[in-house]
Amino acid sequence: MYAQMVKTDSTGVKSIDDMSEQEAAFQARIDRDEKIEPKEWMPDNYRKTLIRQISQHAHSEIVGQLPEGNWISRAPTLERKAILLAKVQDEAGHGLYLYCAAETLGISRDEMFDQLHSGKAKYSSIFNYPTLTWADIGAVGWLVDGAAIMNQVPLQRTSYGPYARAMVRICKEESFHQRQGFHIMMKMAKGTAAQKRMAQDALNRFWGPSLMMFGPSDKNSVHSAQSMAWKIKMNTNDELRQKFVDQTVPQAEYLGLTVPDDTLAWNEEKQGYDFADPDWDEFHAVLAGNGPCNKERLGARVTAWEDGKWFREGLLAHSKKRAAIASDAA
Ligand code: FAQ
Repeated sequence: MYAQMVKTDSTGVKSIDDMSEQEAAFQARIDRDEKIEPKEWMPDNYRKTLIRQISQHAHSEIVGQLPEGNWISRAPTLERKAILLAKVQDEAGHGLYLYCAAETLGISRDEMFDQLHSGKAKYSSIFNYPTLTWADIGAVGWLVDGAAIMNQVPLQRTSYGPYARAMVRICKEESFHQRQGFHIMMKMAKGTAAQKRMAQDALNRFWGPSLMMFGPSDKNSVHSAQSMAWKIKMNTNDELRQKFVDQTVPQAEYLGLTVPDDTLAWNEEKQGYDFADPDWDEFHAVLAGNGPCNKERLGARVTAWEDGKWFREGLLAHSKKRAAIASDAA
């Protein structure tokens, strides 16, 4: 009965007494864990919040192809190249499922791309960092996909049906991605001294940005309270960040690598690690478009869109021709 717990207005979440009859009935469905489907009534802000989150998630998947795509032609073996190619292709698939899920809420794919290309829509901050060495591909799989799974497994139970269902397949694939990243890290960390140094360097650079993937701390999160009341989000940003650290630190120990945080310590009482906040100034700078690769990433997406214009036009002309032939034949 989450709705009855949210009477305080400090979070900006409407109390059950302030809801219209329709809103209260909707909240009751959410509280009963019923799935909301595309053509059913939903509050306008529920729709808007979902469009924002799902489209940002979709944009993250396709922008997220770029740092790894950088290494397809430079993978150290044919096998690694084939695996990386398949992973990067999977990310395009994830983008497609998510764009389709967002479209069911009444926004077109063109509008979403327009929001991405104009800088209005966000995508995950993590993809604005460069992949400088092959070990970075290991770190991306291990840490970035690891963080993504931590966030996305609970989203399989999110209240909006198409989003929850898209998440099921995505999570299965992300779990494979995480393992391939960990496998690369294992090879590097157990390899030559130079390879181990590369693995440590990748961990040093990707640790903080991976923690940022979960969003600002709960006290600074604008949307968490309402999104959780609507079960668009199932956990707070800090809860997931903590779970990620607790899961990842023993993995780093297994690899023989050091998490770049002097304050890291097991806290017996909370049965979890104490750890340092990532650099929030850096996070805000990246969100404002000033990360190391923001311009390059957005530039690559805009160029891809412009270069694909002739193909989209060709497809449209072809479908019009087919429709005309079909109507002549009828
Ligand atoms: N980057 O109030 P909150 C992947 C924004 S996984 C950029 O806490 P919310 C897999 C936030 O949008 C990565 N922006 O927001 C892969 C809001 O701004 P707005 C994608 C961020 O929505 C692996 C503002 O800050 N996963 O791609 C970030 O409740 C390898 C205030 O924050 C998802 O999107 C950030 N890190 O919580 C692909 C998962 N954090 O919109 C390729 C679904 C926060 O008001 C290769 N999304 N902001 O202008 C979510 O769970 C949530 O949207 C959060 C943020 C947790 C990201």
